[in-house]
Amino acid sequence: MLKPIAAALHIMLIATALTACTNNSDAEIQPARKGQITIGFSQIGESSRWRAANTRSIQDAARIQNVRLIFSVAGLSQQKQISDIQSFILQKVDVIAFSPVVEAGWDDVLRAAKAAKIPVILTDRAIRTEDPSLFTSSLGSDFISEGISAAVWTKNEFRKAPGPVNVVELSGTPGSAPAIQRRAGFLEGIDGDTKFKIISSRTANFSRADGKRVMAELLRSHDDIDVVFAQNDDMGLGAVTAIEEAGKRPGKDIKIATIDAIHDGLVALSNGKINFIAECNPLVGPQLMELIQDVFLGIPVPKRVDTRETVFFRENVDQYINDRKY
Ligand code: GYE
Repeated sequence: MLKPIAAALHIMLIATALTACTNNSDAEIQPARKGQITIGFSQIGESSRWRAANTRSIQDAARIQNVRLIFSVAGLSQQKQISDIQSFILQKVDVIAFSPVVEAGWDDVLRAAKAAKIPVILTDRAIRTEDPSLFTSSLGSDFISEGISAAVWTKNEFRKAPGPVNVVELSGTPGSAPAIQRRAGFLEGIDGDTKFKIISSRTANFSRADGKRVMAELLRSHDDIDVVFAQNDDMGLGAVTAIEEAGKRPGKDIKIATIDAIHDGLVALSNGKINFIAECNPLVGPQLMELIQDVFLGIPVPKRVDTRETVFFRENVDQYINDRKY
């Protein structure tokens, strides 16, 4: 919900836009309407359904809130994200938001934004910096909790097994916040229980194709894998295919815990091929627009805003599948 003052501004902005519409041709009013907030958003890439849903949520929320959105897509390149942010600074946008592809290496460009007095909001992924004043707020999922949930599920699933329980981890983009924090959360959740052994941890770049390829390699070198901890559904779904092609039953011979809860993941969970999914919610657009409007008005905002999410098991998944649009 918009706070009253933001709602009042919103009505004012719509009124301004409507007046502009009646006085000008569309071509004239398109670039920037008077009084309208302009934000520059740098997206990581368009590599998955999760990411596409994240993009759509931000674009839809901007349209609904009458925020002018300059949107760029970085094809998984930090260099491109940095140059997109530099271009937002040159264009004098009101607020910069971005989902940082990796954690480190943002200080210089964020210092330039700060010097230009443009507030920065991080969405989805976070950054590592010595200077927290370089961003105003960070909105996203609690990746540590997601990793903990996957570990707690694993411990519970194998509570009666004598062990050792051999785990392989398929991790996401090296250096990215979700890859680093989901692993840290998983280790925290295992809590030093020596019954659980991570016998291999390999990156599969959050990608389904890489998940399949890496899992096929792991299956050739290990015949004793009990659990796959895939840091997202796409890699887990790739692993499902690799396990089937190796003549084993995913979800039975080898258990699979993943993160995200995209539609394909929920279907695999319902079919028993994936066993557990911790949700990572990409639909951050409405929360992001609220933050942006508050920041624009000078209303203090929390440094950290978590997105709301849940966990799914085979027992509870069916009621959610039809509503999942991504
Ligand atoms: O889990 C993954 C995507 O940054 C949390 O990025 C996000 C992750 C998400 O590629 O599927």
